[in-house]
Amino acid sequence: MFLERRAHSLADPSGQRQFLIAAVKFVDEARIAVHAGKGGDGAVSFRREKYVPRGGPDGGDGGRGGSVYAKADRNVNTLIDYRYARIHRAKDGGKGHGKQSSGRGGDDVHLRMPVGTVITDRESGELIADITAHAQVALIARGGRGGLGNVNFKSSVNRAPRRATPGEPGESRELQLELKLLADVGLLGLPNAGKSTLIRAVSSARPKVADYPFTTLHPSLGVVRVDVSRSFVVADIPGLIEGAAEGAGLGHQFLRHLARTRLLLHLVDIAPLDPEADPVRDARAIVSELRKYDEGLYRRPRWLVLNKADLLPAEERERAAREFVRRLRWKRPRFVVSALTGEGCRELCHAVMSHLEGKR
Ligand SMILES: Nc1nc2c(ncn2[C@@H]2O[C@H](COP(=O)(O)OP(=O)(O)OP(=O)(O)O)[C@@H](O)[C@H]2O)c(=O)[nH]1
Ligand SMILES: [Mg+2]
Repeated sequence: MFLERRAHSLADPSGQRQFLIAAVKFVDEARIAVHAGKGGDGAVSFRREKYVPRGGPDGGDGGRGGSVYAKADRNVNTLIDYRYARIHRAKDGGKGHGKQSSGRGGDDVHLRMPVGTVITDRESGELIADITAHAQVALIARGGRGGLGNVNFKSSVNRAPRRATPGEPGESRELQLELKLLADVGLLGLPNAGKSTLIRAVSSARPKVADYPFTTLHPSLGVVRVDVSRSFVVADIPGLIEGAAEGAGLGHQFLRHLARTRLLLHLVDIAPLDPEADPVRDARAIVSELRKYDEGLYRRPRWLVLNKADLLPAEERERAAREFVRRLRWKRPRFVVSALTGEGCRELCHAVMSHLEGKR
């Protein structure tokens, strides 16, 4: 009985979560406005005591306005929340009071964002923060300082100052949030090339695999462990097609997730079922889309991974690979693998690891 209940409670939340992930659109961009709190005004007040007719000034300072912070949280995967809640305000500081008592500080606001969120000021384009590690906190709008109470203005010539200063306004900003996944290696390729299958073969990530194009709708990460102490992170992204820059397929905006990678693996189906298909031409088209998106990304180290080798007889594979590379005029590293059977994947992962460690 106990076991049953436990199994149930385990299954339920994960079932729910999967549903949520499936139902929620992956959002990797949002615009928000943040307003920090105003500082409280300083107080003008005089001491009142029974037998002291004119007590000195005792107006306290205003409290600090609340600030707005961004906080990286690995349990948050997308910026979807910020599509709905766009305005975020921290509380104002309280006014100062008599008896030299200061106003209350306004409460801060912490906005939870996915690890890898880049925050820029929409007006100036200035980079405000790039939160790259879980629990990292960045100030995105500073609360105003509280004003000074009249107790601060007492002097030998003015014993009864009626002067206090108002609290300063808090910062207000329009911000652009952009999620750029943090991965060492990015996968690139046509829909159905086998990107998600490869991630499943080499990591414990379980992205969906299916024989129709655009199975992957949002990027995900997999950790590839080559031995106990060495690992790297791969990003699985949606398939790219010719014309993506003009919006064909899923467009090319998701290529932003390759921005921080150090190596790209271009996956190609070496044995397409369609007899009309020309994988070499398709490979060129993908590379040209990559270039249209970003010249820097185009220049990044990129290896060719010829996938689905299992569909060719063993003696055919090397010949087909050589022919492909010759036609593409490819001079850089290339690998022949089968993401389905796992053939060649170990060698590929070790080569990637060595490359990332600077050995290749
Ligand atoms: N025979 C064979 N089939 C494979 C191999 N790799 C992938 N496939 C099949 O190819 C189809 C597409 O695989 P996916 O991994 O979903 O391809 P993808 O590149 O992630 O596709 P999108 O997410 O749509 O861009 C699936 O039916 C896989 O089973 C392979 O090495 N050999
Ligand atoms: Mg996929």
